Amino acid sequence: MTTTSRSKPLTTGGSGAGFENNWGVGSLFFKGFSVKHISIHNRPAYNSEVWGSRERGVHELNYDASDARLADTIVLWGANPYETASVFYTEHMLPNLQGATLSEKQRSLLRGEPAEAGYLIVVDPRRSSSLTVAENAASGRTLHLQPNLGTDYILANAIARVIWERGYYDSGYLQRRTDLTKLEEYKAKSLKLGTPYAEFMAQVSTITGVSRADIERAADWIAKPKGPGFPRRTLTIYEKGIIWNMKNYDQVAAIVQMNVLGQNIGRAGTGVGRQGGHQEGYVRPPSPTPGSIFNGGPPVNVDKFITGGNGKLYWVIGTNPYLSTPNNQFYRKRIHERTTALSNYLGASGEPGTTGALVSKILEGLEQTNGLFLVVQDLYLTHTAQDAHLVLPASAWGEANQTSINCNSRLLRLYEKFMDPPGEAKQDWEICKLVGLKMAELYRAEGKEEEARRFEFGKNWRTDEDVFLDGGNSFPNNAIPASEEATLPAECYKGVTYAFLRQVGQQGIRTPVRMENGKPVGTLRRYSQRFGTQDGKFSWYGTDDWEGYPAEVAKYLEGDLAQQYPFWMTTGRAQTLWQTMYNDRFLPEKTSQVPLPYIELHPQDAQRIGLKSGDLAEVWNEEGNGTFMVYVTDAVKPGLIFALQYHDKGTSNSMTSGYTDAKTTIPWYKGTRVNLRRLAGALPDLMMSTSVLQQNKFD
Ligand SMILES: Nc1nc2c(c(=O)[nH]1)N[C@H]1C(S)=C(S)[C@@H](COP(=O)(O)OP(=O)(O)OC[C@H]3O[C@@H](n4cnc5c(=O)[nH]c(N)nc54)[C@H](O)[C@@H]3O)O[C@H]1N2
Ligand SMILES: Nc1nc2c(c(=O)[nH]1)N[C@H]1C(S)=C(S)[C@@H](COP(=O)(O)OP(=O)(O)OC[C@H]3O[C@@H](n4cnc5c(=O)[nH]c(N)nc54)[C@H](O)[C@@H]3O)O[C@H]1N2
Ligand SMILES: [Mo]
Repeated sequence: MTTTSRSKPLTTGGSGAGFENNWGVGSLFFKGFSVKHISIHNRPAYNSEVWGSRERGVHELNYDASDARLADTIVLWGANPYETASVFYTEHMLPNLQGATLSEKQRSLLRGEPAEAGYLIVVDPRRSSSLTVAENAASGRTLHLQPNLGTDYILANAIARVIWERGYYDSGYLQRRTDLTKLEEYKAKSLKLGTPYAEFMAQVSTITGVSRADIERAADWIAKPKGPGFPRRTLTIYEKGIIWNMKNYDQVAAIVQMNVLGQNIGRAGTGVGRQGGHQEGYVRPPSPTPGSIFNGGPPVNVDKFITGGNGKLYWVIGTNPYLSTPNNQFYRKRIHERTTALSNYLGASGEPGTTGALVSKILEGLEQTNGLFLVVQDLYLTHTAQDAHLVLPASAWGEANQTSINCNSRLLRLYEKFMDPPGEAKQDWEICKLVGLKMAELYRAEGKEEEARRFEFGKNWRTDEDVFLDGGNSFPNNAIPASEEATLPAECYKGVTYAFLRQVGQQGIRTPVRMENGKPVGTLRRYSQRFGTQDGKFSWYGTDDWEGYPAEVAKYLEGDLAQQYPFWMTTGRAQTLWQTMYNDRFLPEKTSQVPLPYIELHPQDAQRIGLKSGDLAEVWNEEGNGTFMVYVTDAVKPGLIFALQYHDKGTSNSMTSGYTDAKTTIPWYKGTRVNLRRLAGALPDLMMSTSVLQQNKFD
């Protein structure tokens, strides 16, 4: 029996895998298999998206949605909530920008504290809809910074430098709440206090493309006190424009540190955290995988491991990496080759008649060839599943009870079952339980009692709630005072039951949950009194200097390739489409609105190449190629295209590189170089005469 599996299981899942399924999947892979070669659904390794924040003592979900109503300034840094967290934007941010939350501010803030309609800073290479909507609603109170791709951390450090130079910080706060020894490193490496201000700002403007005046204005809006005793209240929301950036660790750290320097965390109307735009439900047994480079890592890049010919069993759960993982064309081709090698071996002679004989034959095939056995566990037959040897039908939310938290308030709620799953589909926890029990049986037959017991994690799970409670018990003691909330994992829900969640309904309860006199109590916002470090003090970090681009992208900026690939490409989402379109592709109102993956192209570039809106273009570079519909718009700058991340009919990831941050193994989905050319014909006749699916063709 082999227990070496390589897998890519769901975690948050775009569709929102809850606590139950994460605990089920985590139990199989960590308690049972104890696997190191594992990655999270949206990236090639098992890591945090935000170690740069967590290792400072700040979990990324620390604010409350109401803080967006109370903030003096909201900063959207690589986050586009109008499209990707629409309710958060329209119900909480927009009213603030329009001045509609003034009375709420007056009620909630300090006595005598000045309050006015909110300001908005958008840091995005694009004029995103979150910016343009606000430009109309809050005329004169918006600021747009458009950094060159990959340079955001330099920009965040520069804003922090202005905060320092202008004395917008509180020394008492820094002393009480932060580690002053490490602050020296931050001052030297990130703020570069050794370089004269004017010289520093000139360097920063050259690197980032953002003017000194705009950087200084941003610093005023972020941290200039409103009056004596009234520090400004700024809420900084970041998401995939920062997380999927070059140098993930330093990017995230720089933004968090900029906020903490201005004391913009742990108070009403402040915070620095992920935007999300989906539900999360992380509860898992301890994993055998390492942390960032500062904690035994970085973790293995599983995509590279598998495409490099390693591993024998690849188990994909609740993700469709044939669209969503970086350097995709290469990845698909290698996996297709390896799964086909095994299929060909199995097909060379007649199918064995029994499961035992089939398993022997598969093991033989894996020995004799460079084959890969692919398991896909999903609701649908995805692009990835087309190469699978075994498909495990999973059931969805609504087909069982599920719990999860939202990202903007850590609001834990119960989503109750309203229909049965189709056919023999089961919840992921149940599939994992059954696999575990079978493994236990096989080990026991070989007399391996200890191994058998490891796989019996689910033997007492009968209902969704059994799994929820089992996961909940893994959290540490939470009968602690509010002042110690920072010591709890963000998701801690120990003591919460389905009955309690039914009682609180849509109001939910905010994690981390503490127990007070036997009753669960939520946490409105985090880090008011201490940070999540051993000594409770914020742990500063000195970011790297600007070192230019990594080899995978730098090659496009030199010599012949610089001429051949004249465009920067970034990627992201559209409001209309949900993730890989696993549901949307069945909805005509979606597929007719966005029939193909698309790019946004500046009018000057469009004119030069002879493209207009609705045309089709091929976008390519040395990594791969794809067919995209063209939208001509000044949302992008000349020389930059924005590509929809992916679509049922293709993926921008065919062009993204295999680069990952050396500190975290997080990919750079949002930056590479490409070229494009017009494809003859417009959409209707092209669809009749040409396959526009070349990205997904494997034969
Ligand atoms: N409608 C809809 N909503 C969703 C989803 C969906 O598929 N559809 N997906 C959900 C999921 S799983 C997630 S993770 C979130 C993601 O939510 P977001 O992070 O808001 O979504 P993106 O569009 O990927 O990226 C945000 C912005 O980053 C900008 N950006 C690109 N490169 C850079 C850069 O170098 N620097 C900066 N500062 N910005 C950059 C893009 O122009 C884009 O406007 O959305 C969630 N919500
Ligand atoms: N270029 C580029 N690429 C990106 C990004 C980007 O910004 N730019 N963003 C990245 C991000 S943030 C994300 S989240 C990923 C998303 O990438 P994926 O995770 O691959 O996309 P999803 O559509 O969320 O995949 C969910 C899959 O799980 C299935 N599913 C839904 N519910 C369940 C369930 O309960 N159980 C099981 N077993 N299956 C279920 C769905 O049918 C679907 O096939 O893409 C990443 N890739
Ligand atoms: Mo995501």
